[in-house]
Amino acid sequence: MVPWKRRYNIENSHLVVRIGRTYLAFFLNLPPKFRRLKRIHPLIKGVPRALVIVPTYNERENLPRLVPLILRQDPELEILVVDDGSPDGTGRIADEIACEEPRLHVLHRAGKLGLGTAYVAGFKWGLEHDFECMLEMDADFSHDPEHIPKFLEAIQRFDVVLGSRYLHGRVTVVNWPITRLLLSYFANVYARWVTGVPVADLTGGFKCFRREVLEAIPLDLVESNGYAFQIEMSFRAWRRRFRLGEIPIMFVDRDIGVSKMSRRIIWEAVWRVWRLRWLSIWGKL
Ligand SMILES: Nc1nc2c(ncn2[C@@H]2O[C@H](COP(=O)(O)OP(=O)(O)OP(=O)(O)O)[C@@H](O)[C@H]2O)c(=O)[nH]1
Ligand SMILES: [Mg+2]
Repeated sequence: MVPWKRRYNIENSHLVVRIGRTYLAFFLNLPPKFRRLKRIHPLIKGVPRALVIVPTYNERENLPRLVPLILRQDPELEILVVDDGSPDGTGRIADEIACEEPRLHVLHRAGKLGLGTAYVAGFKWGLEHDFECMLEMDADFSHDPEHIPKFLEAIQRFDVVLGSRYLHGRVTVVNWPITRLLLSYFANVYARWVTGVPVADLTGGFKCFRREVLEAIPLDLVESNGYAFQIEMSFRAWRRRFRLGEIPIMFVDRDIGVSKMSRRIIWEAVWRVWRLRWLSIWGKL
């Protein structure tokens, strides 16, 4: 095998064109409508400079316990908390920890503006500060910080790494009522059917992006806010031919604090996937 082809993870490509430092690859094995030249990036060597973005709204009990657990996963990791003026004072607590811990950064927003815009603000901050990859993670301990090294390892081979609760026919969710589990499982079946993205868990919020993906996606045009946000980001990345990889994660329902899930978030996901598909058909995604 040609070593540089392995470095670019394009062993299966059928034609490679090089223009300066940019490589374009053509994949014959994709369905006809996707057979076009795709820009490719070299694999990241070693542990990338990574930022963990943690959006918070009323997570005062969780955040002080979570921060040290994240930071001890890798000495290079940094955290950005995006707090939406939490009435319980989470933002103030984050500032206090940040005074002692230079690897913690805090972004304050005026009010509850939603998860999607919190992540977009975090991505823009991370791009400005030259991070090579960015992780998304909830503050409520549903996402285990111990999984972070697996993401950092996998992002060396993929452009987007999704933490999956439904990989290989296994359901790795703990403590959810059966109704919530069924809702999540069938939301995934539905989203996969409408968008065509070939992954097991499209709605999960524990994931990692290379900066090239976030540079390629027009972040100001990302419209969704709840679960749909996760679907939209993966769909946009997949349509741009980025490599999506999945790793299994154990998802545990929150112990402390209140869920921000709502009927509005569910309905947004139901109709939004059709809008995303519509935009994609017209090449406007
Ligand atoms: N900045 C910001 N963070 C939010 C907002 N809504 C939720 N979050 C945070 O996003 C993460 C996920 O929210 P959750 O309430 O756990 O929602 P969920 O994980 O979809 O639902 P449950 O697991 O059932 O609680 C948590 O860290 C929340 O504090 C928001 O409007 N702004
Ligand atoms: Mg949660």
